[in-house]
Amino acid sequence: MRVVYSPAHLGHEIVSETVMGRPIPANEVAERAERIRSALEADGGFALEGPTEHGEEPLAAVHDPGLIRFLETAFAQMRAEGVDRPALMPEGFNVRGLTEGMTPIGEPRQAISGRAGYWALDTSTPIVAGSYVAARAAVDVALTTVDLVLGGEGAAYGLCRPPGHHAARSVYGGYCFFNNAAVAAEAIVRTTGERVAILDVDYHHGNGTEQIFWRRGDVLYASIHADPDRQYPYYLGRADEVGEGAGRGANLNLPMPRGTTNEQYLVALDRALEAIAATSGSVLVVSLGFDTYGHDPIGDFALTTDVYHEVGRRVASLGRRLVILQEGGYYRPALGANARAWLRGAEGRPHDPLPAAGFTAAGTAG
Ligand code: Q9C
Ligand code: ZN
Repeated sequence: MRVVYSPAHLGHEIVSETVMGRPIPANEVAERAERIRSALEADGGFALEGPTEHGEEPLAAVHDPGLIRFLETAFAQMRAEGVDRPALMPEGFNVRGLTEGMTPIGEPRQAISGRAGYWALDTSTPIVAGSYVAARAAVDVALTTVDLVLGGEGAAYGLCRPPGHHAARSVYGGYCFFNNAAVAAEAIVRTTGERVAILDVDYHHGNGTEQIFWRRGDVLYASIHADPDRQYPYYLGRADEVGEGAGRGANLNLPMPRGTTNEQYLVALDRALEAIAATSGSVLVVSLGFDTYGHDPIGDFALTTDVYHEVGRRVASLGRRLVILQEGGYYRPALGANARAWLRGAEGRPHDPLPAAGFTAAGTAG
């Protein structure tokens, strides 16, 4: 399988994030993508290539130009204001109640902490010097993956970092700046004129993707994720969110309980695949996350490496061409094995798990 990867993600070097006001070591770190890259290189069945530049137009088809300009200039503006922090985080937020009953406000003109809170969703998503270039490269990775598939590949994988599915049209957050999968889906719709489905198997609900296509009947969004009553992104992801207007019925949320097992997961997967099979279109975009893994530090599902091979296999059995884009997954030691298993499953190759690092399979020598 062809794999698109850009080293530009290394410039998005994050040390800490904030949880309930307290700094913790960052989860969304460069090592994640490097682990996946090494595992795919070691497998021998994946061919890595760099992205091509696609410019701003396909990005602006999905995101508010104001958000793009903010992200482009934010870190430099923080420095220009003489703020000497390693990363920009918002202070106040443009929350719903602030202007309740009033005409919505615009972006503040100056203080960078206020501008950040105008566009941000949370305090989990620091902006550093290389974040914008990395986020643009992740979009180019996604669009290059689309090019490969529209050019005839049956499936291709974009190793996007930073991830994208929490980014809405005018909002960044949840470790995401630009919605790579949404930009990819929109590009596919515009190029092919077909309907497109997005299957989101990250542990978290892709609130950004849902928002972007909420009123669209030509893009189906189906997501299996932790119930937002107990998990980020908290405010969206419920089963009764079905879309509105032309998009009514083109949004499927399958919230899952704590401790979700392989078996429960596969039942939900089959429901999502059934909904996708009921719509027309020849290309499926997959928002692929491994934070569903049993050991994930911010997840609470119980999935194993073996089931990722089966999930990949079932997704491919739809018979659609696959644009597979990386989202989350934070248990770094297993990321490589999990991505390799999923992608091998999607390609119809056998599971062939490697022995876990530091252990030797019982009954084998050495
Ligand atoms: N206790 C993705 O997986 N909140 N984003 C973290 C940790 C943000 C996850 C709180 C989680 C965002 C792409
Ligand atoms: Zn996630």
